[in-house]
Amino acid sequence: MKCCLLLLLLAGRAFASPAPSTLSASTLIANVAGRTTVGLDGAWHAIVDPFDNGKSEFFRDEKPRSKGDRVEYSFDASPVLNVPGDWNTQREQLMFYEGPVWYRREFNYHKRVNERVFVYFGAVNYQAIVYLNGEKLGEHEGGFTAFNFEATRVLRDGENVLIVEVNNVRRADGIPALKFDWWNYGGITRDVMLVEVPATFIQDYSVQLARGSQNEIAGWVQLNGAQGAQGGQKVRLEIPEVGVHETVTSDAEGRATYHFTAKLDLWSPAHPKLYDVVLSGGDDVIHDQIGFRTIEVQGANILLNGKPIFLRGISMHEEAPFREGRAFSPEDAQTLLGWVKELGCNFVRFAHYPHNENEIRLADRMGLMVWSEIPVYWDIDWSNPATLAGAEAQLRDEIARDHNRAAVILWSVANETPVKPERLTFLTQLVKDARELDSTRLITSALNHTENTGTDERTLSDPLGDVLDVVGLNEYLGWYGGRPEDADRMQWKSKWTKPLIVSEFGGGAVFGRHGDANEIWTEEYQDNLYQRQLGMVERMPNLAGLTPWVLMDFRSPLRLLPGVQDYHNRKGLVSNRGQRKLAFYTLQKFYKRLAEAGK
Ligand code: GCB
Repeated sequence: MKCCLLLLLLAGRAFASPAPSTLSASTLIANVAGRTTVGLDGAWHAIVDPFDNGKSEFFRDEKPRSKGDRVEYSFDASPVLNVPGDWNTQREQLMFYEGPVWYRREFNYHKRVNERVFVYFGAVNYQAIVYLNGEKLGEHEGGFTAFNFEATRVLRDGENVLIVEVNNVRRADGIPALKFDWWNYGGITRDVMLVEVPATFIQDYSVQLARGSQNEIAGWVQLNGAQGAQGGQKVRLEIPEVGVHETVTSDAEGRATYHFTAKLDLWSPAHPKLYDVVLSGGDDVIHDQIGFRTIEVQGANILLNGKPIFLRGISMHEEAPFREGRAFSPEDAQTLLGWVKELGCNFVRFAHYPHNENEIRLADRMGLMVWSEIPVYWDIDWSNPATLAGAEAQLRDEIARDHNRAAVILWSVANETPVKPERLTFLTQLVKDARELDSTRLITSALNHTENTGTDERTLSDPLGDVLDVVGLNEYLGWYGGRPEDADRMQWKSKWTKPLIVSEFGGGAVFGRHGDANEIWTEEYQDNLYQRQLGMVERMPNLAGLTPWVLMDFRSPLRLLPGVQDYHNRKGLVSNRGQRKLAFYTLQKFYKRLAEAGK
């Protein structure tokens, strides 16, 4: 009996307290758009290497030295792939390819004294191993977070060769793991550049309102430089428009903290005011455009700048409009967020991974509040410490890139994860990390575990809700079970008095396919489903917003039905050619009514 009790206690302990955090500081250089950079985008020679044959040699980029010399690969003779860009949509044979591809880019560089240079990647899916001039600079995992490696020592004055082994093979211990409902686009999918900085430079900074305050700016500046050189440095923070000129001094770790008051015009969807913020220290000067707003929870309300706000949103993937593939450009962002605005949204859910910086910065300028997420999606290897460390790193680097964007109000730690103890331990740790990394934003997750608590009554009770600020609910009544009409009777309950966002509902429709409301895959079916869902969500307790699924049709390997899906998830309100389906107008009308009612 005693022994059983002990075992029980031990088993309980294994899941009760979160695993120790493995979080180290991010090395990401913030705001590369505001720095001196040399672009490395364009055509890169690429070797498709399905058996990973090049592991021990391709990084050397050898060439035959004599007529008889045998070298069984050649970057020079291999065709090019565009960077940024996924490989799947650049070459027909690569549409379904999952495996290693070696990329090479040669460039000329003129070195300067007292200058440090970093190679910066906006994103590479999934694993990247980076070599410069035959030397390994580092490796990175995670398909949607930015990363950089210092190249100063290895960089040559003159010709340089940058080689990246990219591997998008899905892994049971990866994030996401083996199964997910979007295309596993491989490649160097976002911009690549050299970032030039002085010997001691401003790596990152937080310039945000202190939690709960509308006129106190509290934050820090992190210097990066030789040991000793970064301590005792004067750092200036200026917001000229409101007369802020603050000087602070860095500590031995290169960190300078500050706290001051300023009279600010606050950022909001109606008035997305951004200030020019100038940071300078040593030889480094950096400009950023930053908005100031508060975001809090009071009971079941979300308060923006102290006032309740209803989040009229939509979910979207980072999928390119009009052409297939991963979106990356400012033009892509303009088109996608243009549709979001046209719907009447003040909010957008960037599913299911951190989107590119163009999009976030455009949301800042357009006045769209953002839900940002890491790809902890469905089932992953919850008990694996390396998987937890990987998820923590993705969360840390997502926050490192975007923590000065007023648009971002919510960090989501996961989407639709199965309820089990090891998952609760894992996600509780991520929630704790997110709070530690950023005390000014709200933490959420899209949940889908509900209980039938009566006839036509469902209760949201996922235990993860205990530690969240805002609970997300994905529900597909009328699509994955039941009929759209069931929504008319359904009553929802929540275990908590916390803001609830219906983070997904929807159904598939092929643009241009018409029939009656009972005929699946027609625009009428989808529209009927939206009308009934919108009636239902309005009756939900604690409702603070919604982000139906999804803005635009997108490629997915799970969606096989010929003539209908053809490898596309068709739940878009807009087709991937930009055609609006009937439900687009229904949601638009609904949001117009809410906006007119002051919501
Ligand atoms: C979900 C997922 C989303 C899928 C969607 C669907 O619950 O969160 O990634 O694409 O359902 O269409 O089934």
